[in-house]
Amino acid sequence: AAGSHRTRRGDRADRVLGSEKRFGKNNVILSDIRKPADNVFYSGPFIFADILDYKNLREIVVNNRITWLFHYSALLSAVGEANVPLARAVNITGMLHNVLDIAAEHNLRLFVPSTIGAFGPTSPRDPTPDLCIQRPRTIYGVSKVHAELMGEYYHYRYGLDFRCLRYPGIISADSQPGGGTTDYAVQIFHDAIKTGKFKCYLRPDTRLPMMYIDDCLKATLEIMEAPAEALTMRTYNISAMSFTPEELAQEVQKYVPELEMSYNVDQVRQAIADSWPMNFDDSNARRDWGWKHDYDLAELVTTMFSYLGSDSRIAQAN
Ligand code: VAH
Repeated sequence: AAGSHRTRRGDRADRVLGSEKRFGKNNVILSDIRKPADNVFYSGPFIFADILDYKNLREIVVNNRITWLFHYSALLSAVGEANVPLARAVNITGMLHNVLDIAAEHNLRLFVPSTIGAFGPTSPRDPTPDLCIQRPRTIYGVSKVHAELMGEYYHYRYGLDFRCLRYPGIISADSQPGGGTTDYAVQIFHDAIKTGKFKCYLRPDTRLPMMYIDDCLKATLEIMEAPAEALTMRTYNISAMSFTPEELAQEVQKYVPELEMSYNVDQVRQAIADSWPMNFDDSNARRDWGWKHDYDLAELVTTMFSYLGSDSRIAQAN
């Protein structure tokens, strides 16, 4: 169901569904192992698909004459550390023995998201370039480096049209936090509105690259539509902003002045965050296929409250 809210850049549903308008409503198929949440901005076909079921995936690709595949199945950083066997099965076996093989077999254009989590404590952190040492300390990060390397191997060995973006922490108003380390930056909005109080599991000075969902969707469609000859790489960093919980809280308090921030550091997620980039160097993406972000921290917070918050808070801020 298309959203009923409007943001400064027009209705998100138009932009997200724009891909359906661009490619044809029945040519964009959403698939998952569970039905989409009611507020997902999508009204096209939906198919059950299990990343661990090779036969199921291959049938979907053949029966629907799929040409592009966007592969988003994965356990994120913190939830992956709590269930390493499942993270290994979904993020590695599912990706390699199913998605990559099917994409190569059926000549699909394949998009796989990687992440700031594909770097580790021995990577340069400020900024982190596209090409540098990658020794992540989470199963999530290891699985994403595996996806990057295997996708590029299939590209150079078999000609697979593999394309990959390393996402920062992605923030949106219409999805709940998904077990990541950056999810505090989503939860703060919901708690600020509901209770006026937010307890943050990271230290106030923890700087991480972040991005609003519309920029993420824009970058994903742009790299998938970029002419192959423009791509000097197959895996790119993309960036929009980097902020700390303290900086985010100050921006949120322009809309919810009564917000009370407290800090109860979760050592597991703090250790993950401390091993990740603080700032991303995305100059290759900006050079090769014209990447540029639209949303900075102020725009992000305004837009989130335009979806979530009461107008009265917006009035207070302006
Ligand atoms: C996580 N939000 O925190 C995800 C993301 C950039 C991090 O991959 O695990």
